[in-house]
Amino acid sequence: MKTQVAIIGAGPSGLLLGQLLTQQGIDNVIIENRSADYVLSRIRAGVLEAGTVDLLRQAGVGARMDREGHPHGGFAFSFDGRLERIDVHALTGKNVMVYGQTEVTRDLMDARTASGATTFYEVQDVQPRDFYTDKPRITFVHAGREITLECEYIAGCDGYHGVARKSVPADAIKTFERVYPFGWLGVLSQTPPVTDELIYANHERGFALCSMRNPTLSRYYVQCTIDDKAENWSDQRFWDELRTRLPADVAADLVTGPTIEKSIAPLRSFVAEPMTFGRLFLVGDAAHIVPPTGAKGLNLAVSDVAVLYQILRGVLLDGRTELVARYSEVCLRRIWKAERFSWWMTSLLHKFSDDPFSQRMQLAELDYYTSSVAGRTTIAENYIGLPIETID
Ligand code: FAS
Ligand code: PHB
Repeated sequence: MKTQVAIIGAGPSGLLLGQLLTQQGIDNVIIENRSADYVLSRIRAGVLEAGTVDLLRQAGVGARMDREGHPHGGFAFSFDGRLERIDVHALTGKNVMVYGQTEVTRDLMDARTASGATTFYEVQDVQPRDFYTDKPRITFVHAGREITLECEYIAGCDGYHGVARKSVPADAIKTFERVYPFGWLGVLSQTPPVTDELIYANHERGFALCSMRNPTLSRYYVQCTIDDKAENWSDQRFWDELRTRLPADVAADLVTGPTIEKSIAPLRSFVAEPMTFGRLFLVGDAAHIVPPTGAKGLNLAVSDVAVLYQILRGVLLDGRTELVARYSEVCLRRIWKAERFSWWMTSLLHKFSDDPFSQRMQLAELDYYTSSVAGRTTIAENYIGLPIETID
């Protein structure tokens, strides 16, 4: 079997790259080790940067997002009994879009089905091979049949636990990691969100986040211990803890109900350098992970795709093979700044210890940044998303 670009992974990275390449007439095949339903069942990101919204529209998958998504012009920090809004739209001229990753993935899957491009789900034993030669290939098993997919380039869009990064020789890659000493316990509930915009809460008992998917579907998180289990948290315990961590007037408006999803996500910062290995590219979570505090994970994956798409279009349509060498350097410039913002937001909002001085430093930092135009501006320009470089 032959294609121009072989894509490992049918998450947002792989599907968006596939859609953009297909639009340009560049043949591509996606291989995914889970079922499409399983991929859609994962509850993940909720906030799209302005650049992500633009790229989804460019890819022809923005129509339902524009109908059902919710543009947000700002969000708030709550700390020390206060609620301080960051007016992102006033400070940047742009909005973020609240539209769940599940819906983005569904829209991309529908577009791929409509395009007729080839996707193999529920594959096994995926192995990228010969990517340091000009004839890379991927071997895998699908429905009991061993398949060799010959290609010109491989995009490893297979996430943090995928095979692509693990296939790179150990001496060719350097990784950087910070594992945080806590997790996020997240719930979905068919209840109206407590406020119209997101609230990121610093509280002496720990972090909390009030988010949403739509006016009748809320998404809430509370910081929990790293070894905690979702089954340790009854709905009542969760709602009581969330109320405690919010300002009283906000907590009074909280509408509770049965949770329809409850899970704990670990928090880590992770970057692999470089991101290009011969004709293999690492994309999205395969190359980097951020703590979700800055709402950057999905959006960083999208910005890698934006860069790789431009490069592959130049290489495969115009013969500009020199562009391959630009991928890693361009992506990492933006990745490290998003890692910084995500690490900073996590450091600012979570409880790391009972040390009273550290807690006062967090409150002073929040007080300074929210009471200064410069402080609010730097937060707003990072939250809306830093510029994505174009490849000339
Ligand atoms: P993904 O992990 O989404 O997709 C990789 C795909 O590759 C998966 O479908 C996987 O099944 C497949 N795959 C893996 N190994 C394979 C193999 N060997 N062969 C074939 N296929 C293989 N980001 C935010 O912005 N906000 C959030 O609130 C947020 N919450 C998150 C919660 C959790 C629990 C997790 C894990 C991540 C969260 N993220 C969040 C980050 C998340 O949204 C990612 O950034 C986003 O899914 C990245 O997309 P991909 O790079 O496509 O990776
Ligand atoms: C979410 O809605 O899941 C969400 C929103 C913003 C974040 C993290 C998660 O920073």
